Amino acid sequence: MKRLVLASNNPGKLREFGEILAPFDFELLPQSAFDVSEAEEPHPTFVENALAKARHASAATGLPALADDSGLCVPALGGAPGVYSARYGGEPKSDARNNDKLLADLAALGEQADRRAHFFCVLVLLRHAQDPQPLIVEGEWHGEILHAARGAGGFGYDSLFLVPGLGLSSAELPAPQKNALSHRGQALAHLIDRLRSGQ
Ligand code: ITT
Repeated sequence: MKRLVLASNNPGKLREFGEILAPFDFELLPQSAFDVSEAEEPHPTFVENALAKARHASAATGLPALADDSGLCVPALGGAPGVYSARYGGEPKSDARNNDKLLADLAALGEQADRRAHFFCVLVLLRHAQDPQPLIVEGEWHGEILHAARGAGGFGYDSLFLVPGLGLSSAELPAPQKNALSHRGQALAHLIDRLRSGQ
């Protein structure tokens, strides 16, 4: 279980996995190292898409696989962008277009719009492609959507996500601070606990 393929092509996610898991004894291999094709993500739930990505990478490589399906959910937008977060602004994927669309959609709701939002992350670890007992953990991070982008760190929607209590966007946080608070950091902490307790 020490050698793991990371079933993601998102450079922001890959960097954060590397940072958070650095102290632990894993050999993390990005799926690009094996030329794994992009998995279909046709499902309406994060967990189903994460399972699909992990199974696809494990089947292609013969290794245990860890997948992350994540996104930003804005209740005032009916939960959007949700599972469509990566492609909210259309094809091909573009963080800049996604952020523009998010700001436009909230602006269309008027000045009194409820700008609360949360990031959600589900991680799925499959020991092998047919593993009937995947390890599944989650993390959630609550904040608000700013009116304009701030900060240059992170990726995705980070420059629009105001972190409560800190007065900073998640793109303004030093990487270790984002990783300590974030949906992905929380999910990975649960994963480490589960692996340590042998569950
Ligand atoms: P892989 O499927 O290859 O992992 P992806 O980017 O397509 O990459 P998802 O389908 O899980 O992955 O989409 C996640 C999107 O949610 C991501 O592209 C960002 O737009 C957003 N997102 C997730 N975590 C984020 C974070 O920590 N900060 C900012 N945006 C995030």
